[in-house]
Amino acid sequence: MKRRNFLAATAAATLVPAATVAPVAAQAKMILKATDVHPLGYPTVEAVVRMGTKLEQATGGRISIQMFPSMQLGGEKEMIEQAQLGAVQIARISVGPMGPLVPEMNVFNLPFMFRDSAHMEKVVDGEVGDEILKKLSDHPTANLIGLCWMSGGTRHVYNARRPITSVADLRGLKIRMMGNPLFVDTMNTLGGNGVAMGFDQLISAMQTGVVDGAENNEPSYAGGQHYRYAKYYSRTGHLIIPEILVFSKRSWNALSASDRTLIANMAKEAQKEQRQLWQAEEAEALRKMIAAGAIVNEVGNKREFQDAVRPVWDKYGAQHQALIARIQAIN
Ligand code: BDP
Repeated sequence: MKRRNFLAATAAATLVPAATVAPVAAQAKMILKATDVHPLGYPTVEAVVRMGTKLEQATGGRISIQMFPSMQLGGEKEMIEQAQLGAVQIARISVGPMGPLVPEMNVFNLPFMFRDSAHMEKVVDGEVGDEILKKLSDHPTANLIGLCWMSGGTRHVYNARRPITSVADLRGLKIRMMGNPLFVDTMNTLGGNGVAMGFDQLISAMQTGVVDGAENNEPSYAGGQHYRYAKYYSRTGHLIIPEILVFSKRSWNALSASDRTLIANMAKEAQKEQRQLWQAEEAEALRKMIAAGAIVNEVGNKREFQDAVRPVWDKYGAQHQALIARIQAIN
């Protein structure tokens, strides 16, 4: 069976009551499959695992979450497709690859959009965050429900060749970017060569020299031991991208109204929990990667990087001026 057909077949089976003799459908057991590129223990994964425990407690074991971590189901592109089909119910993904699907989300993907993580968190916690989650849920073809936001820190460039202190240092470096033309354009505008590929392909691409490096937050770099292939970690801080917990719309439509409310509320709690876990992990990851040999440097002049990416703002931001102004006005 082709992978896609297999996924469709398992999708249909997932929400079927486990107990065939259950007298009422409301008592049927439901196992929600969840997936994440990160390993067990990573803040996003841990928050969803805890959400599963709480769901079990709240429903006397009727609803639970089965976690497939560590890219077991592929990179984010595959995870999104599987959630769209209903082969998994919950996927924790970056907003990065969502931009081509829901245009408003690309505003969060603009380089230097947020002043810092606190600004990003304030934006997603408020009206703008709610509106964008709703845009996703209401989207006619995205087939996903936006449950809540998670924090993904600040992304910096890392590579095997040299520390990046100014824009000129990026010249000619092949840097892996997430699958979204906006990111490839960002790297190219800075003078590097942006190469789009899944997170699941990155280590082998660094090992074989297909890319010289990539860009990510400290926990992803340290957790994936990327310092083994690209030891220069330069704090460009070019992206602060929120992450998002999505639910398969196909599976969502099969839930009772009360189960939907329960899951939505638990997801909001997971958002808070993840943020606390994130703050501790970010500091710990920086310590670990330095101990493992990463060479961390600050860039000389952030402004130079910000000025260099203006063409990306012109190309991708022009149609979202009002939204951008609202985000910038949030203090
Ligand atoms: C990590 C995000 C993850 C992305 C990954 C990437 O948590 O969702 O898949 O970056 O670069 O920071 O693809």
